[in-house]
Amino acid sequence: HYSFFPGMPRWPSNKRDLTYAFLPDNQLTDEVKNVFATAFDRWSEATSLTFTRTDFYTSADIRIGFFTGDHGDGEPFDGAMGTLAHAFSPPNGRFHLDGDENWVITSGTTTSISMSAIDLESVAVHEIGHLLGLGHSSVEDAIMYPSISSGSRKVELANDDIQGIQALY
Ligand code: TQI
Ligand code: ZN
Ligand code: ZN
Repeated sequence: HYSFFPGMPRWPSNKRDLTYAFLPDNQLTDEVKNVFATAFDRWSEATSLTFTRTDFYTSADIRIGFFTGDHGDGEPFDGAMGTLAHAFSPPNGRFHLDGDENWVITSGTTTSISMSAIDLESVAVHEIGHLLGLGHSSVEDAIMYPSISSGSRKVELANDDIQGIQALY
């Protein structure tokens, strides 16, 4: 079953169009940016929320960047494997990914990938759940389940994720 963060924080009801931006220094390819756009779409399909990309990093609601090791927020990354990414509850908007992971981009029909690789879209969909206010789920098929078998791809919201996000928005 889905869960929320303590106190059930969520984006305010007068704010249904959230903006997101990529850390300019990362110079991400369009292919990478499109993975995040697809991940946001999965959540907007289940809610009245929309997500719009902006170039204004500091004022965006959701700020996405790849960082390695200690990057100044008190939650250092740990090199390959271990922690892959972290995101915070509303209305924080901080979404950091560990630049030391072997990130891969997979396409729609892929079901398994190299054991040492981490599927970017799978992690993005999970972290966006946190950014919107979902905690972890006890349902193994759910995007918000707190583990993913290595070398796998899981990008489609389960009924449990949909019920959770619809209880918030
Ligand atoms: N990062 C953890 C996560 O996002 C960070 C975390 C631990 C956390 N406990 C939390 C965040 C409680 C919010 C609330 O869950 S992670 C997975 C999964 C991670 C893990 O790097 O371990 C995914 C990131 F589910 F596969 F284990 C993405 Cl998909
Ligand atoms: Zn961080
Ligand atoms: Zn999580």
